[in-house]
Amino acid sequence: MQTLTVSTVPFDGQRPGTSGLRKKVALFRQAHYLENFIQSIFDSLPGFEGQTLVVGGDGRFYNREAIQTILKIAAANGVKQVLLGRGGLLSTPAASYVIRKHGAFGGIVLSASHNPGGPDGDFGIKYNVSNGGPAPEAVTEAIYACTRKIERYRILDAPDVCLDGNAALRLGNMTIEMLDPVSDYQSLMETLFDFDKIRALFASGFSTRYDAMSAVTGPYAQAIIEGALGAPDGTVLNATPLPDFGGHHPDPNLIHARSLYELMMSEQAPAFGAASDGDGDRNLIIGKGMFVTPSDSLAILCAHAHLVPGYRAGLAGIARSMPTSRAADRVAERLGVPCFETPTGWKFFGNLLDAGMVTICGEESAGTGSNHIREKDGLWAVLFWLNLLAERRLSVLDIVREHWRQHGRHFYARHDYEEIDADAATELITRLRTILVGLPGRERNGYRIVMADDFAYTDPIDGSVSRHQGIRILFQNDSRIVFRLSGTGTAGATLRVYLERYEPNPALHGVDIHAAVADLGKIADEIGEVQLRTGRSAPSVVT
Ligand code: VG1
Ligand code: CO
Repeated sequence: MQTLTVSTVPFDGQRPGTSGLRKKVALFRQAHYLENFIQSIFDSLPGFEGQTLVVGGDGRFYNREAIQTILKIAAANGVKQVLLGRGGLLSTPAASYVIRKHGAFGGIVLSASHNPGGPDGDFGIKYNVSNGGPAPEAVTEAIYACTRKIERYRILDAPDVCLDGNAALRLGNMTIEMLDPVSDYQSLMETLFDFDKIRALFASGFSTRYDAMSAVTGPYAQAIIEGALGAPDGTVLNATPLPDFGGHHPDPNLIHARSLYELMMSEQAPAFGAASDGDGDRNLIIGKGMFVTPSDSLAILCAHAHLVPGYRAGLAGIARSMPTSRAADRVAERLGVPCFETPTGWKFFGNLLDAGMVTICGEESAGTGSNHIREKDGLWAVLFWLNLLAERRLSVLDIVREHWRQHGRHFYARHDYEEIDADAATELITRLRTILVGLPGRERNGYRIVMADDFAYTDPIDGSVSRHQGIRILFQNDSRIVFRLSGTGTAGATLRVYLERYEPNPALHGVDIHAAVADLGKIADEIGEVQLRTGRSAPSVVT
């Protein structure tokens, strides 16, 4: 087989965002677009020759075609071995674990996560490093620099390989080992959670619905929840991964997982409902009559970690992304462990986890995970909840209310203004930066601003500094507003406005979330000139 060197020219806009390079499928399908990016990964990485690479994706449209190209470029660049999820499938958390378990040099994970799929939808590529986590900024910036000056890529001139068999394959000098996408991951879960106890919970008639949203976690949830844990068949909904996710957004929030939400709020609700996103790293947790905000879920898991085998020894620390509510900070305080505040995106947790400084991490966007891998992990969060429910034998509602009683309640909502004009969005944030210094002391409706800044993070391990990570406005009553722009969208810009209000008094915990943060929403609009600058009278999505 011959290695071809193909001339190419750079494409604009191949800078990875919060979680890899995410673009419309049509853009990825242009000649040389994917090839340029993959070659740039190899060009920017010293020492991958002769090494092992993990490859897999969330099964979305273009997954299989992209994998064929990636395999041929990997072979032409001297990769020795690829560990490939059979059928081209690996959830993001499973890919992270496979990289770690097999000591791979890194991994290429194909996913646009919760973004819609199909020919008109989105596609994405993430590069993960040898600890199993998303490449840190220094690496993604080096890849980006290579995409700016690329002149050629190398690719093996070979027929496509079969992605669905079991036997190892050869492509030039490279071998391709086929992995069962589920089995390594399942064995890891068995070491962390008390499967016997959860099995007993299901055997006692405990009812659950898990919506895999026609995305990658269907086979995982069927094998683990219905198989190993003995939940009845039919517990896992939308269990077959589809290239277009059945036409839905595989985003486990109250908008896109609406039918699950409605079921959970109805008379016929099972005791526990959950869902995960396109690539399996996010989770949605809803008890009968009780939606658990991701920020609360993080705090509750941390507070109950000692009940779960994998975490019985206690937590070294907790980390949350900056916009995530500070409910986890209160648990950390009570446990006497540190709580770190990082920029948005899982890549910022990697060093803390590697250094053993934190055990559990989370984001308000429905991502929770721990030191078991270096990605967030949707099914892990669901199993954690099942384990704690099996231990406590209380309803989700009771557990959440108990948590609020003990720690106070952080009312929390995120307002997204999607696909707004990119220039207007940038100007909105730039303006906020310039008025920050004058904000402290301003007061409206009893909300007095005590601090306002543009969040910057210094990594405590490698000292790297990430600036401009979001505008934080803190009020005297412990409320908070955060403004930032999304780094995962593929059309225009998305402004996220995060509202948080702390209420210590249990008598006031029953208020509706959106009513509780309505005043803050008005203040955010006023300070940020949101309506004026976005031309929108209301957010497109409220979660
Ligand atoms: C969003 C979330 C962020 C998450 C990222 C990737 O980023 O806010 O918390 O880490 O998506 O998640 P942004 O920049 O759009 O706010 V996933 O599950 O889409 O890989
Ligand atoms: Co995801």
